[in-house]
Amino acid sequence: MLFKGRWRVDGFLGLIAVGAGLALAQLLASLKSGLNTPVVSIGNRVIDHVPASLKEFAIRTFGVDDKRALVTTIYVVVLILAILIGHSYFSGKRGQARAIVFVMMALAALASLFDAKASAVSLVPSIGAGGATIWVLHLLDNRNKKTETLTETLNRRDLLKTIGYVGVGSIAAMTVGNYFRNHASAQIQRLNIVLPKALKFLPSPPKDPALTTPGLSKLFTPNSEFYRIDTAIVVPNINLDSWNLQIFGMVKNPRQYTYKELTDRPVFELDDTIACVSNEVGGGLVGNARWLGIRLDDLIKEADPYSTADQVMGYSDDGFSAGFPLAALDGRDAMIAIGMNGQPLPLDHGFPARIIVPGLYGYVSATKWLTKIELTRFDRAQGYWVPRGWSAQAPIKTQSRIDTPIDASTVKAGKHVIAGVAWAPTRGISKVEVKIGADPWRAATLGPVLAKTTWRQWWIDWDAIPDKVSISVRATDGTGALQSSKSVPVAPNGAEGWHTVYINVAT
Ligand SMILES: Nc1nc2c(c(=O)[nH]1)N[C@H]1C(S)=C(S)[C@@H](COP(=O)(O)O)O[C@H]1N2
Ligand SMILES: [Mo]
Repeated sequence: MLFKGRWRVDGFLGLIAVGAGLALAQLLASLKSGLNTPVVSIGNRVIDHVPASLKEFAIRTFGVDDKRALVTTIYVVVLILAILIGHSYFSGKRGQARAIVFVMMALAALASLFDAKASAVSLVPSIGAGGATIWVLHLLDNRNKKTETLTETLNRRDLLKTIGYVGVGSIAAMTVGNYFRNHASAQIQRLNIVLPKALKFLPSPPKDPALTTPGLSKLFTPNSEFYRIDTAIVVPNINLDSWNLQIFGMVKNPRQYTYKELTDRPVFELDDTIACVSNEVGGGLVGNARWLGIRLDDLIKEADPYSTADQVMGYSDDGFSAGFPLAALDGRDAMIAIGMNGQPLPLDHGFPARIIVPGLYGYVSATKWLTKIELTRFDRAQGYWVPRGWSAQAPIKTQSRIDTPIDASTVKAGKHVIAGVAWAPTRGISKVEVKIGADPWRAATLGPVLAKTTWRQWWIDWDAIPDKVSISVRATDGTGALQSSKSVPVAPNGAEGWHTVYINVAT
């Protein structure tokens, strides 16, 4: 046993006190938009300060669960501190216990001042948490002290009663807090949206080869399966009635659009594959969707940028930013997306609006929960990830991936299909080749072309004979350039190298 006797009881009482503090903070944070719980504020500062190498490690290790891993780590630290607080307090070292609570509270309060939309009110959840923790420690202590004057059973009954009250109060505070935080309002507004009709519909998609090739990625990635990468520990809960999009900065006509004004404009459809710069060779941080949106170049033209502006910077409701060259609006179908695969933009993917620029990695372009677009210059402003070690400009590199068979798997000897996807937005894919063991490279069959901005599925037959065999893939883009073979890490501007899987063929 890790804890014995008094340590166990005192540690438990410490947990009750700190838990009550965090529960109150949850309630307080739900009272006003922009407020965060102490754990989220601390997590935000950790995310803000991770160097590229650590971010890369976190995504490599935890993938799209990187933020859950961070929050869990913070909770484990808080748990240990809570046990320590309980032990100190109830073994008579009250000053020491209060000092630990105070330091935790001060750190969280300081962290909250750097949150997006921070003001003096941002301090309220952490101060509430610290205050409630100290108060509950005191309550539990009063009950404990009666040992001298009352019978042991009565004392215990009293203590249990206090724990019960505090527990019920904490659960109530958490429940109410969660109810208001759970994007309930944004989700309800989202479900009531009727998306505008595109002036020109894209043709309905061809039959998906993935239907007949088990393991192959679907032509369109369903929203529920789409990768999610962002810095938001809590997804912004945006109210459509107060949301608007501002276009400002180095422009002659600063503009502002409500959701209705924006969506009353002509909308169009775009098939586009978006990818994360942190996607490893063979990784899953890439997806293809049919986006619905408003032309970004039209909006920018109406704002009329000064000729000295060279960067378009999108800002998110939660403080994230991403900038790309104004010159990238070269007629490609960049948009403010409001729809994804036939549905209003999901909350996780940026509701109510995000930027999509075909051919650019997400971190330099695809701002979710978009609220502002600034025309600026590269020598004046940097997007969120740039000072953290990632390149200021980042076009998507040509990549290809083997979906099936899966690396390190065992397959039976005989006939198989090797299949996967290859992408090079906006250049398109002209050829995919596969190399099995020592055989020469063979051209794979290519799936339907939706657009040069989307991935292409590919597949090739394979008559497997019992052996250990490596299978590699490489793509050629629409300009005739072969995907680079040299292995390059994801930082600072995207991985390079050919995806290889190692398969064991059994008899
Ligand atoms: N507000 C906001 N937008 C963001 C990010 C973010 O952290 N915050 N991350 C970007 C990155 S790095 C990527 S790869 C894409 C991912 O979009 P998705 O989560 O919809 O797949 O969103 C981009 N937009
Ligand atoms: Mo990304």
